[in-house]
Amino acid sequence: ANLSQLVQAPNKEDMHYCPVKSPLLSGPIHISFPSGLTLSQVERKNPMVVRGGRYRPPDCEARHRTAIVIPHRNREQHLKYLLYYLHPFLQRQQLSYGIYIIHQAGDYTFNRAKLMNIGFREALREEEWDCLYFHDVDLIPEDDRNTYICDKNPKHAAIAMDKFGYKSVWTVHITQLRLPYKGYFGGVSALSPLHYLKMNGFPNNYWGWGGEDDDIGIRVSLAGMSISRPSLRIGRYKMIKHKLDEGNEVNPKRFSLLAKTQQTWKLDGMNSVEYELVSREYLPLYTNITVNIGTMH
Ligand code: UDH
Ligand code: NGS
Repeated sequence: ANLSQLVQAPNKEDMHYCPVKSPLLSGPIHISFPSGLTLSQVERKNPMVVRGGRYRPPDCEARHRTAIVIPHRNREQHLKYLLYYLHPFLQRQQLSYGIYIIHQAGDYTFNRAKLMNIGFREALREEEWDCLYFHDVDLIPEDDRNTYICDKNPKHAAIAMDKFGYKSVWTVHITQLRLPYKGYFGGVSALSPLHYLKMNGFPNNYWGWGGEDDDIGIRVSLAGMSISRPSLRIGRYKMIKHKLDEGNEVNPKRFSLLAKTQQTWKLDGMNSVEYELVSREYLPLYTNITVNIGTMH
C-alpha cells in the first residue's frame, strides 16, 4: 500500500469492531424440545464457548458485553433447553457474553428478585459488563433480531409470549392490576449497570410467586426512567410449560408490598442485599453461583 492509501484507511481499532448489524442473524427460529438432549451435546455444538459459559466473537471485536443472569432452582431440564438455544443465539448476535446461573440453595421459599440482585453483584465482580439480561430459565427467544444489548432505558424484552397469544402483555396487565404504572416487566428484562443502580436494583423482600416484577417496573418509573421494548414481531418468546414449583407458592403479601414500593425502594434493594456465597463453579456452559439467601424476616 502506498502512503495515501494508508492515510485514508479507517482507524485500525474501528476496523476491528464487529459490524453494527450482525451478518449472522437469521430472524425467526423454530423452537422444539428434542427429547434426550444432553448438556454434552450442547457443549459440542458450541465449541467456541469457554469455561464459565463465556464467549467472544472470533474475528471481530464485540461492540457489546452482555451478562445473562438466570435465577434458578430445580429446573435442570429447562436450563438445558435454554442453553441449547441461547448460546447460538448470542453468538449470531456477535456479542461478547457470559451466562450466570444464580442458584438458590436449600428449600426455603424461592426469591427471584433477590437472586437477580446477587447476580448483578457477582457478574460485575468478574467483568465490566455493559448490559445485564435478567432471564427466566423457561423463556426461549424466538427471533435473533431481538438483540441482547441495552438501550437508553431499561428494556422489557419478553414482550410477546406464546402463552399470552404473542399479545402485548403489558397492556393486559395494566388493566388487570389497576396499578399506577405502565409496564409489565416480567420474564426477560435488560438493564445497564447505571440503570440498575439508579433504581437501587430489585426488591429483596418478595418471597414466592408474583409481584416482584411489577415492583421492578414501578422502580423504573420512580427512578425517573421509562421502559423500552422491542417490537411485538421480534420480542417473541416460547415458554416451556410447567406448573407452579414447590417452594414458590403464590405470595399473599404481594399486593401490600406493591402498595409500599414508593416508600421502600430506596431502602431495600441493591444497597441492602445480604447473602452467603456457597460456591462458584466455572462449568463449560455457564458459571454456577450457589447462594444462601436466608429467609423472610
Ligand atoms: N425459578 C426456578 N425454580 C423455582 C421457581 C422459579 O428456577 O422453583 C425461576 C426460573 O428461572 C423461572 C423464574 O424463577 O423461570 C420465574 O418463576 P416461574 O417460572 O414459576 O414463574 P412464571 O410466572 O410461571 O413464569 C408460573 C406458572 C404458574 C403461575 C400461576 C400462578 N397464578
Ligand atoms: C401478575 C403478577 C406478576 C406476573 C404476571 C404474569 O398478575 O408477577 O401476573 O403472570 N403480579 C402480581 O401478582 C401482583 S403469569 O401469567 O406469567 O403467570 O408476572
